[in-house]
Amino acid sequence: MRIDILCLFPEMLASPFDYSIVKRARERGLVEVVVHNIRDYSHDKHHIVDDYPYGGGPGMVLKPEPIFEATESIKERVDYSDLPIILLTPQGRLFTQQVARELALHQNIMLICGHYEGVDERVREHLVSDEVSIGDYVLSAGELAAMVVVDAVVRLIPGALGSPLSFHSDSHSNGLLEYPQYTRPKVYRGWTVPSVLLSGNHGEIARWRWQQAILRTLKRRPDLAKQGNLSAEE
Ligand code: 6GU
Repeated sequence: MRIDILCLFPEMLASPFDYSIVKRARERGLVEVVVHNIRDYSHDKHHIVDDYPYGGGPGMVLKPEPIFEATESIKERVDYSDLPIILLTPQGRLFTQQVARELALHQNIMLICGHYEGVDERVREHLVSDEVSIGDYVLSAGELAAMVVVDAVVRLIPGALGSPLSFHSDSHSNGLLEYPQYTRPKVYRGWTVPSVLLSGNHGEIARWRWQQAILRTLKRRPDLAKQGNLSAEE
């Protein structure tokens, strides 16, 4: 997979992909993350990328030309058959595990980081194929959202995780929150690990975890439990 990110502050994206699972996925050649500075595609001598909004009002708007030209230039250099161009914006559809799974199926994706008061509407109308928001709050830099999207997508690429099955029990991967986890020591400050986990009975352990995941989801995120994911037994 190749992920191209168009942004205004490429330095912000220098380190987050150098750790942990994303780093390993890059080293294994499973994903390439290429960061581009939108400013490099502005032709005036001050490399201006934003301007005042027509009609007045506060804030600045990202100009269309550098964004269109950046994507066109990248498409010329890389052979893209299928390329979702995703604008990161608080106006987008909500980024969920399901959306991450959808994006992980593509060979290439392009992320455009929004800024300031917004982006010229013609970018939305004539360039991007999707708009994504990482939650109902406002960030000042779309770069932060890009980091979140890249991380969530890359860990779903086959081979990115150490153990091929480890994401099946992750919170949200099956519509439930994850069950409680314990590691050594068996007793810490008088607090003990639930005995079922020490029993060696894999059937009982699986059942306990499944029950805990359901209880935890009902208690903490009744909105998830309501979405019709639970069977009668659950
Ligand atoms: Cl994708 N961008 C910005 N600027 N703010 C956000 C967001 C994205 N998602 C939630 N808030």
